[in-house]
Amino acid sequence: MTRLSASTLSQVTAGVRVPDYNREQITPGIVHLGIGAFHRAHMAVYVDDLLREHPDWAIVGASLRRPDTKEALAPQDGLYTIAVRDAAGTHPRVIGSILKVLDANTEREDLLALMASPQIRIVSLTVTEKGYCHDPATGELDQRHPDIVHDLANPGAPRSAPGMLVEALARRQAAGIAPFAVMSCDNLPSNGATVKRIVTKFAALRDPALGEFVSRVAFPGTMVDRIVPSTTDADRQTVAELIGAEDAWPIMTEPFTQWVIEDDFPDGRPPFERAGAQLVEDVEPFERMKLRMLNGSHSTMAYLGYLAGYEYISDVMGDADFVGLIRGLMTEEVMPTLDMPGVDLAAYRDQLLDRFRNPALKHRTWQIAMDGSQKLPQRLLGTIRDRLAAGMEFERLGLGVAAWMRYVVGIDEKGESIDVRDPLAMRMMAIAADAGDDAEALYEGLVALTEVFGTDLGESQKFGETVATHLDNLFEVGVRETVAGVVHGA
Ligand code: CS2
Repeated sequence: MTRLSASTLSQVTAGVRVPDYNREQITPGIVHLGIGAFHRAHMAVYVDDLLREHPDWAIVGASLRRPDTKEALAPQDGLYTIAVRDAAGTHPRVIGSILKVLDANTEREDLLALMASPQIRIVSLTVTEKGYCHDPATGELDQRHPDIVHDLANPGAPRSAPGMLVEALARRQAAGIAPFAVMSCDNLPSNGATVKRIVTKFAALRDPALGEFVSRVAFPGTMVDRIVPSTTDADRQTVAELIGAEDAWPIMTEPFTQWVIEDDFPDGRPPFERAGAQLVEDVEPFERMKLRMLNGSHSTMAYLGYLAGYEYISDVMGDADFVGLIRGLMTEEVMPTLDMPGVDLAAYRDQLLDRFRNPALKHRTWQIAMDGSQKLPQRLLGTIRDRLAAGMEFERLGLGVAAWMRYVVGIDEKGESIDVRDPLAMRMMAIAADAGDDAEALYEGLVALTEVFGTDLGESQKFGETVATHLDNLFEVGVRETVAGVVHGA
């Protein structure tokens, strides 16, 4: 079978949507750091919709960690398929908005030179929570992070995202070129303001004048949403059959997509709204809603679901007790903390439940369970803080936190080991080993991780009682009975 590429594009199965613009005439306006599956299912599709009318906004992607996306896409001239899946079928479309991918490890100079050139007006990022090298509880730059230590010592050869952004901005400052806008598309709280704080701090540590320059750069906040499971070999096979060509790295995703963007692009932007994005003045309420409702539910389902033996989110949604828990978590505990005039939160919740049910989307609980130490603060703990301050209960959110504590022990209910992926995995396993089978000691050990819980939650008696009681139950009676107890009030 032929491989998807510029020269074979015309042979793709008739009826499959392919780029409606001449790819030879598009030029880059955006550099995207972290060219993973999410970006290719989300922003790259919006840009693909616009390139016919706005050919100077194509994307050059960069991988900061692994070169696998570059290796897959280079022989395909950057072309790849997104396959939208639901119960009705799988609908492929070939995307052409990514001109090429640079590997930041081996092509760092090319990447920095491009980021410093005037044609690049936006640098966007999906580097995951841990890619910002910050303290998740405070949102401040982690100055002891090994990559930050390295980048401050070698500012011209950075390896972290903050280091890359600042070096490119420094080169622009030196050349008298206006800065690009920095647009984070990661699930961080107040992602624009948070990334601005981190990057400005890094710049100021390099040089106060550079810090001053960076403090005037635009960091528009965004709320991004599309569920994108990792691609499997079976998916590659499905896509090859549908498009009549081999694609080494197609993306499988759901029909739903949402993008809310703060309109702050001094050097210009493509008309994202024409591709369906919402441009707003303040994105924070949207971010908070999405992080607490969708991602808070996701993480809770991931830890409890994994421990209960459910491989996919759609399996979790086949269990009425789990659905009751998640519906209750959103309705009773999250929705009252949100202030969203003009948004029908109950309808938003029901739409989320439908999305979670999508049987064609094989979204692994294990995938979502990754990096919990970086995700918990914005997904569950912020809501809990609001409820604590208002004197309100948080049984279901507390169970979500307890499930994370149970999960990071690294042994499941059958005694089999769990592959816990988390920057704090080693420390958490040491805490678990010290605690042995004492749930209270495990709680005390984990809640002392201030980069996750801050100092306030460890001191809260209410938080301790709620979470430690659930944790104890998870060990004593197991996940299913604990969930049933919370849902049916046993
Ligand atoms: C998920 C998210 O993996 C995870 O942690 O909760 O990636 C989620 O699928 C997206 O935020 C949906 O927009």
